[in-house]
Amino acid sequence: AFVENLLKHPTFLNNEYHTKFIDQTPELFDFKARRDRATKILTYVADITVNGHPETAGRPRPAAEVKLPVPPVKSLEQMVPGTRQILDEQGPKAVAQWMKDQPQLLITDTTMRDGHQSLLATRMRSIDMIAVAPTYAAKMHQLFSVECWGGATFDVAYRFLQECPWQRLRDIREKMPNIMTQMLLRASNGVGYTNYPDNVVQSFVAQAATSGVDVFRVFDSLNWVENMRVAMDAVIESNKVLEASICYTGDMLDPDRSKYDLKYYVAMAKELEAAGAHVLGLKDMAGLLKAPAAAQLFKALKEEVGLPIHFHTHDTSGAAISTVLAASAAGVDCVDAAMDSFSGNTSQPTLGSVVEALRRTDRDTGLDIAAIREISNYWEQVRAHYLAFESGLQAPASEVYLHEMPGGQFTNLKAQARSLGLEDRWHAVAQTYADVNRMFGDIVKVTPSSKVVGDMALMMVSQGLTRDQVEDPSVDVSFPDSVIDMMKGSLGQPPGGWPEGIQKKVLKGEKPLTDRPGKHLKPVDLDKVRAELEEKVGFTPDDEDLNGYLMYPKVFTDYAARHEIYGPVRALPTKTFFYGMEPGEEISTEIDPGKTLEIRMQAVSDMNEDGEVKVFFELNGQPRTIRVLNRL
Ligand code: BTN
Ligand code: 3PY
Ligand code: ZN
Repeated sequence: AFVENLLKHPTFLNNEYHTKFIDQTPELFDFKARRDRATKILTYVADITVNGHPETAGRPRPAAEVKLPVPPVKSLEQMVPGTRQILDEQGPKAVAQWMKDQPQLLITDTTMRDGHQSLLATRMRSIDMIAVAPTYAAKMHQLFSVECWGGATFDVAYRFLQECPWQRLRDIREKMPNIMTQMLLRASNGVGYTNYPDNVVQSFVAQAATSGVDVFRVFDSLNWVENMRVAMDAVIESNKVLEASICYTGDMLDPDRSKYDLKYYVAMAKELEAAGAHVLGLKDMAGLLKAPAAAQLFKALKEEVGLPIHFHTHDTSGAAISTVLAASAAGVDCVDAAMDSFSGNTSQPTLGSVVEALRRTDRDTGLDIAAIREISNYWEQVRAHYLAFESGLQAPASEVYLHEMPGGQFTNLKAQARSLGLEDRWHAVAQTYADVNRMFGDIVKVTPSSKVVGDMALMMVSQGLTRDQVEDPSVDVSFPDSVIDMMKGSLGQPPGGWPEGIQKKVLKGEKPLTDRPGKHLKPVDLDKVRAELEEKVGFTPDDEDLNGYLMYPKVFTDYAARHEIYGPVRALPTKTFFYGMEPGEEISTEIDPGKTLEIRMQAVSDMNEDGEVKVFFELNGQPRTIRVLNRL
């Protein structure tokens, strides 16, 4: 059968087994096994128990005493209606009107998306989110929304967590039926790193709406409204809430950086309003907006634009709460915050502290601080399981005003720098990131433009190149592909266009695009792609699979190949998923509603001369033995 073939394949035996192998070895699929899902899950647990999980190898390990996190509410008995009911019964315009009519400051909880994206490299698993969703429904029904989808969570789910992002969305939606779900959408970049054909973006938005997204925060990584229209129109078409967003960058009060001044933001807000936005988002992805500027900015936006305003920021500087309070005083309608134990530093400001700060004022949020503490305690238990993914960032820092890195990129870039041996050059990387930004004409830096700036900065630091040298036409520089692509216009146009000198040097005479990249991308033949996908994976893909594949072809087929071997590992407790089991340990895992496997691991044998190990289990009381190759 498939797995036997896999286990005996020479590449596998050579310790070179990785996902590429499955990918490049189609003959494995000729023997497709119809093994039951319990056996697949046991195979996974046995493999991780013997070989460890590649993602946690060499990383700090959670304390032995970390316990299965227990949510305060197990299942929802009665439900107080919330924002979801307003949307379902009255539509997105009524939601917008309701936001403006409310005196309290509305709150979006970002823990399930930006919180763990910014603190734990996006590694939080669905099971830990779904377990607490009924508690949100029961105790946090005053929330505007729960951000739980999009951004980097989409590909990380398939790529690193071996689970389906769509199923996460459906499950959260089902278990939290009274609060709107919210996603982050990179406009024409979808949830990827490059522009997709228009019909791919449209198909993705329609599927996200069907699978359970209520609020779409749409932004463009260069603040180019022209490049946001396809995604925005698709959201309007789906009858969900369109939160069209301005990315905040630079320093609005700095006269030397007049490119992004108050006039610029007001003009963009008006463009988004004219384009049909229901809500205006102000996305401060790096946490650069300071309180005095926020007071001016939100006052002007409230005066000049008729839309309710939703403010998103990061606490990288440690000063985010001051900005939130200034925004609140200036009349902002809604702000993002993360549950206390997932807040601060590169994540969002602290939800409980925002609630407390506004208590007994005219903007009192009405949220229950005891419920917030309970939920935060749950998240604290969850977080302990992900110690391997903590960044080690010790303190907030005003250095963010120098480099302007988005909260979601900061720890990632630091890890990349470490892997290039530049760990002790971090402050040089930060300075160079700032230099690259100026060299590129002072641009918005947010996924994917932030990644391009990061790639360039790492290249310069590792090769010891300065900005002057890079700009000098007589110095030969080999630019990263992402830089060449961006200068070609593949991500769109920044305000004022690209600086001519550097663009010329990067493109070596090639002519760049100056209009919308999507205009040049042929529509994808969805039926043809569906057939091609079916051919590759050997099962009939559903619409969610198809849309996953359209965003990330290889990531999706790798996921599908592993799914064939390991089954629904999403149901395993997080500790088991990353660390396997100890002899004598028992877990239960619900692979379908009502279908629970009781797994007890008895013992692990010594290795035989073929390098194989036997792992002895009891599955629902019946003995089962799984053989795995010791690959260590
Ligand atoms: C990946 O890193 O490729 C995704 C995580 C799942 C990988 C599984 S874990 C057991 C087996 N051993 C590996 O090295 N990869 C797979
Ligand atoms: C993302 O696009 O993933 C972001 O979080 C941008 O801030
Ligand atoms: Zn963010």
